Amino acid sequence: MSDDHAYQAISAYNNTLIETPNIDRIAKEGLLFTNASVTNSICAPSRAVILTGKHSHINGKIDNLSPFDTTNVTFPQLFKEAGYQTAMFGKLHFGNNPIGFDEFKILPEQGDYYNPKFITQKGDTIINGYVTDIITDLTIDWMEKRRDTIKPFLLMYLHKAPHRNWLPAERHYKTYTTKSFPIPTSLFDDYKTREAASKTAEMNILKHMHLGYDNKLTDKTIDELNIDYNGLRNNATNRMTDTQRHSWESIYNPINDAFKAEYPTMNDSTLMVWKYQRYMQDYLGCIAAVDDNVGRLLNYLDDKNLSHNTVVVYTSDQGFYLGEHGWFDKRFMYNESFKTPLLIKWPNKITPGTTEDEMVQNLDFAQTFLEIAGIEAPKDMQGKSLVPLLKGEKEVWDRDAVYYHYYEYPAEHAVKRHYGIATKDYKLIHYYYDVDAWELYDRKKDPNEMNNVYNDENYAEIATKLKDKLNDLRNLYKDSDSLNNYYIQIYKNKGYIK
Ligand code: SGN
Ligand code: CA
Repeated sequence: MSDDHAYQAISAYNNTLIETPNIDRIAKEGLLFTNASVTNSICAPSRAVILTGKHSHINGKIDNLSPFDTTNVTFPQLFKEAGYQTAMFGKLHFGNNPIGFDEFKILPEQGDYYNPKFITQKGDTIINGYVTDIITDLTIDWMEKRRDTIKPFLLMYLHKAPHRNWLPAERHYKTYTTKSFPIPTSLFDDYKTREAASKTAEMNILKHMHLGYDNKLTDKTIDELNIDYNGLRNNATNRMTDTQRHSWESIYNPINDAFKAEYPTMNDSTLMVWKYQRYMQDYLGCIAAVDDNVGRLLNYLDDKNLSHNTVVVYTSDQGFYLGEHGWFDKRFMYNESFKTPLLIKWPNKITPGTTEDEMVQNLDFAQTFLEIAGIEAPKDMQGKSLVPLLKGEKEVWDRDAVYYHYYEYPAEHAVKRHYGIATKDYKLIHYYYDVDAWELYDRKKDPNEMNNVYNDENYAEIATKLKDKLNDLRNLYKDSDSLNNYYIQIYKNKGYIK
């Protein structure tokens, strides 16, 4: 699993941005889900949904801010009880240590790209090098040296990359900083048909992406564009050794010099395009290292003769905006952050090269993994095992809608609280807390979700039906307005809001 890896940046889904041959291999030898989504598009909540098989309002991890409630039952604990060896390496972001693992080495909170600190069962340690390579080294080291080869294993291999602020590995600086990428059709979206939430969100590349922190500018003369960030946040190089910094500067300084020369003549539109290109160069550069390392791990499984009876899953904690709607970041129920990559290989069970367009969610992972391993899933898990879809037994799959609920507001990026329902044809979203506003999208006619048709009378009947269906789902999953108020009250108690 990676962090913030948009499906648009995996060549099995879209080959206009980057080639990811190693990640693609999982789909080539297995199955590619084209309609996989998360129930709450943000890091720790998504991980909590994955581990518990329960929606955020039930497992309690609604946002990145509060620690995970470790009284929840998680699928790795059940694997361990069933005799599996369990290990976790990389990013967890729970505010506490994972339970149910024989071994873990995790990044504290978001973790760092260069020379990162790790929390281990023997205390904290700093490991020199590049985070994506290190997480793979730790993983292979456990597989090689401490795994009992007689027992089955469950391994969680969790990258930090390509999370903000997108620092690639040295070997990818040159290739990626010289590439330029197609401009998304909605880069200059004016959010005209949308409700307030899109207009007030703070994740626009032109307005909210920081030239210093995000685009790695170091020139003091344009510091007014980087208010707060240069001082408050780590800049790209401040964890690097001298050698690492020299190598970084040899590539990034000339880019910055060229930008400084051009900056006085730039307008909003040329600056937007420049920032978008620089964003893509660094973001995709990070993914290049994820792909290299996924290849290393797949090769390791091959070399050790483990591939034939190992299920391999690749996913992300959520999707991400790569300039669509002018944005970076995630959180919204719109496609690019609602959807998440999902590729699964299960030799002799999945027909290689299968594509599946049924609506599946991260909520389903726990029950899927438990069924694959022949372990009984607790009755109160809320997903559905994907095993029938994996085996091509589609007749038994009967889901026609999925539920979504995002909470972290007021907070960074200012995306308002909302919940909604998606069917293959439509998406209905309700923003609440400091607004009461609805949006409706016709997914077939308007796949880029540019036209909110909630107030179009031609859609009145559809909106009514979808509202009923949304209520059904909220009842099914035991979500309610009183739970919304309960979670708002927690923000009040903590002093996040008045
Ligand atoms: C950090 C980032 C945000 C990002 C959140 C959540 N800011 O706070 O841009 O939305 O993480 O990301 S930064 O200045 O610290 O880079 S998540 O993947 O952990 O949910
Ligand atoms: Ca994330």
